[in-house]
Amino acid sequence: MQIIGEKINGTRKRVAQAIAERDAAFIADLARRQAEAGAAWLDVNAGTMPAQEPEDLLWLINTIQGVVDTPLSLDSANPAALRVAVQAVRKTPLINSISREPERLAGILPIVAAHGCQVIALAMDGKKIPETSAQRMEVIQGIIAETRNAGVRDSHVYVDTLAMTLSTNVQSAMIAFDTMRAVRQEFPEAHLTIGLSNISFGLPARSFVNRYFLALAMQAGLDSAILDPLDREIRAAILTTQLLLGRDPHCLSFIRASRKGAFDPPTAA
Ligand code: THG
Repeated sequence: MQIIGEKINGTRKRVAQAIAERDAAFIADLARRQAEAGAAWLDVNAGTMPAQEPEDLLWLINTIQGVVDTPLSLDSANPAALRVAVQAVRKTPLINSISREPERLAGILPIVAAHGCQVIALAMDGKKIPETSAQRMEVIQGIIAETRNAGVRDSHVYVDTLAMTLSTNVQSAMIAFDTMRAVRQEFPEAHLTIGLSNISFGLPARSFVNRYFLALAMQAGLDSAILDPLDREIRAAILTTQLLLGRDPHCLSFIRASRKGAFDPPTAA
């Protein structure tokens, strides 16, 4: 299970402030802690102002690379920002994301192909997210036809099946699981990912909803997720689920993590 650390996201108030004030220490700390917690990538989102985005993203990348060498997930739909960013990264990044929207594909896919990046493909067409698993598969088939055509191999594609909140559609999780299984069947080389916290928007006890959703999604084939790597309970859930799914040879990761205190009650601060 590969974790994409979500915390360096300019849509979060505190991060937006750090970007505006060029508070490198705050960003560096988020980078270091997520890397230490085992993130395979750090998602980097510079926020929602297109004119500022290339410059802010570049500052974030340089700040993060000053303290960790974890590869980055460049969370932007803006080709101009992505072009600047792919020149600045030391390790080949994950591009987050493309969809089947023709303009987005035309703007971003050439960058992915030219730099040998991995790419997250959202199961959506423009702004609307298809309701059923069959409709999402149709969109995914369309995107993978395009990535193949551009010379991007399936193993570089991370399909984000999307999880709408259960509070507006109680079938949301089941739709996501069905789509995951269908992707696994039809595109066995492709990876799967999800923005974990979407599933629980508007609900109480979100951390429970997120955690059990993650476990069930892993059984449906999920092999990466955008989440908070600093959340101990989520990390414990991942370790335990991998053990149960037979993905932890000799229970080694589970036992090692246990020795390091991963399942101990949290110590009082
Ligand atoms: N799919 C893909 N990319 C994504 C998403 C997705 N990128 C953005 C988002 N969704 C995932 N990233 C975050 C980053 C931060 C938070 C949630 C998702 C976050 N949320 C707090 C919460 O949920 O309570 C509130 C904000 C805060 O703490 O300030 O932190 O689905 N491909």
